[in-house]
Amino acid sequence: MGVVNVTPDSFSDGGRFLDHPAAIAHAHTLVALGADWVDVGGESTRPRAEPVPVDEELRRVVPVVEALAADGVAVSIDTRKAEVARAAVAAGARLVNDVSSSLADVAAEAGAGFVAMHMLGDPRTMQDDPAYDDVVLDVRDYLVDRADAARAAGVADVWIDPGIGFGKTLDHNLDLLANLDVLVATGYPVLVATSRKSMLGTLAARADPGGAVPPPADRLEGSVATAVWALLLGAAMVRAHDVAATVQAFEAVSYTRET
Ligand code: PMM
Repeated sequence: MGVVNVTPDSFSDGGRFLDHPAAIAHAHTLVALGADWVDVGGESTRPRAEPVPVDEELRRVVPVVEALAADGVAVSIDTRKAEVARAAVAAGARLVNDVSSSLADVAAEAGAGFVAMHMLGDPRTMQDDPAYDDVVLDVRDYLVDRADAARAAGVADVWIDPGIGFGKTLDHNLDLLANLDVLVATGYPVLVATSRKSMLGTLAARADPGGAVPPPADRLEGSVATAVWALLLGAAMVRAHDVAATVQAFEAVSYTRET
């Protein structure tokens, strides 16, 4: 799943695809490079991001979704707002990627798929001292509850996502990645998004002689390594900014023994 953020302030690519033709062209490039889905978002969910008014979010994403869907691209809409999800599906989006896990009814009504993602609190407060009894089991139980509810509401295509970086310390994120098989064992297809995230900056700094934290666009190695890790542990899809490198890395580990 390639990322197209039509926002001025997303942590890794904010401002680059705010105008519609640039966003549409970027999405086509991601598809040409091997993305099966393009995830279009109009509101940054980075820590402490300010909410975007609904009209502005609609203005940012709907024309992009419409153009891509008309070209046959499988579009997912990354939103927490029912109005935006409805409008995007009407414009051709097939998957509602909702970091708040609250839009299952909207997805069901509109006939779209649904991604249930785990987040503790909301983006403004989620990194203020997050705590769990057992992060892996707490996240799994939450996701199964949300995914079961989405199925019961009538969504056929339901995904779960641990929400790397959404109300999690570095250790929480690492624990979730190390135990992704626990999520895979639920039977729901698992989506994982580590691409360019802050945990990768922290880990890269440990490996840097001067302890420098690379900016988001320079976190390719960690992004690709964790994407491959997720794939090998059974994730069904990864959400990535650097589609070419991610697809190449997948190809490199795609060999399966003929028996
Ligand atoms: N992360 C971001 C945005 N949307 N959606 C899902 N399903 N999972 C995620 O982890 C996720 C997401 C934040 O990253 P961005 O600012 O680069 O889009």
